[in-house]
Amino acid sequence: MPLSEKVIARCLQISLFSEAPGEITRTFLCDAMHGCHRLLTAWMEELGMTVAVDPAGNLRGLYAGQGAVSRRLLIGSHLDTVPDAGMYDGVLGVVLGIALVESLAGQRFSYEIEIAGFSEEEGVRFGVPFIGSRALAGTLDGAVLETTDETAVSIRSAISHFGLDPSRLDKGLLHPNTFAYLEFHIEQGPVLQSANQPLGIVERIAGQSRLTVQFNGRAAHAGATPMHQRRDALAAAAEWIVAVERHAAAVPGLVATVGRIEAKPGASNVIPASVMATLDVRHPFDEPRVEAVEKLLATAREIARRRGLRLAIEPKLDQNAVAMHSDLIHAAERAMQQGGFTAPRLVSGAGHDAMIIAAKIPSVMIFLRSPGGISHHPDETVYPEDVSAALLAGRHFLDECERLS
Ligand code: HGY
Ligand code: MN
Ligand code: MN
Repeated sequence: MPLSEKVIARCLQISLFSEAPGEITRTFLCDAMHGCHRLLTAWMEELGMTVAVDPAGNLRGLYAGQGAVSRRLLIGSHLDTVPDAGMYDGVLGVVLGIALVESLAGQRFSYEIEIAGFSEEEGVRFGVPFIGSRALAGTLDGAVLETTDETAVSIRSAISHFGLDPSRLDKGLLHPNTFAYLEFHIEQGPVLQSANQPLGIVERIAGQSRLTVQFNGRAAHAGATPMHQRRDALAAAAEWIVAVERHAAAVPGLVATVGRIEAKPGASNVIPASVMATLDVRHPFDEPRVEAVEKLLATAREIARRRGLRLAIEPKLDQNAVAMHSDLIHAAERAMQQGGFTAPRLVSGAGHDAMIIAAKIPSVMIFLRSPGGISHHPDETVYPEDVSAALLAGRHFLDECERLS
């Protein structure tokens, strides 16, 4: 079986580890992650790699260099998913890294190669993204460990429940010899597909702000309460959601999404007392994003005031846009050209662990085309020939790293 098809088959095998039958849902340190770790560990140990799970739940495999080496290349991505996900977002970057090592057939470099499967990038279970890569980068604020999920389990307890020790997070830091980070990932959008390109190089990753906005009104009888006497939290949220969409559509490069709402008490004959709405705002540059968040929150306040409601706003994430490292962009460009591919550059609208790791070491991402631009959806897929292209470009990138100082 060609290695590219083996990569695709392995992503399918990993997709079976899910916390929800019939779909792919694998959140931070859920029980299904154990099986995912076991399979990836077996594949890496077959290649003579040493493998361990670090205190933040990141899977870490090491492929030795030629003799005693003083440099390390990190290749990785995340193993958690959004609910009802596709089978490539995150996992492909880890499985491709392992396949790249396999393609070496024992060849060694003057540096060692670490493959990382991050435990939490999406931020689904706790509303806090990048837990794994921030723990590895040493930028995870300890207070975050007390954040709880819908079942009142804290991140700290989830780590312990998984069989890990949250007091040892500092033992899983990035190895000081690590000189560069490469992340393979599906583009998750339409750019490469429209350009009919198999691969692309990410030059910057859009910044993102995530918040929750709570509209607090008053429950009342749906039949007996005149329209002008209502404090309807869901009608207020609906007015705001349309305003969010309208504002984002009017600002070039801006995207804003209300991905989830929870209306309480949730009965058809009760005027909604409160609505929690999530807000996700992104832009390739920070100023327009920050301005948009301020504008959208001012609109929420105006709607709440006019309707006699109270507002509660909870910031969840403020991640600035991150530029990838120019030396690695050029190395990836040369690698793709040596593989016979053009090397279009693009901005990533999606967030990635690379934006966290880039704060510590030079980082770059290589995108694979997303057929139909589909992602965060079960129909997410890749073309086998694009996986072959990524493996070939990856091999040349490893050679380029021999020449990087
Ligand atoms: O939301 C994102 O950008 C990524 O899929 N975590
Ligand atoms: Mn994702
Ligand atoms: Mn991802």
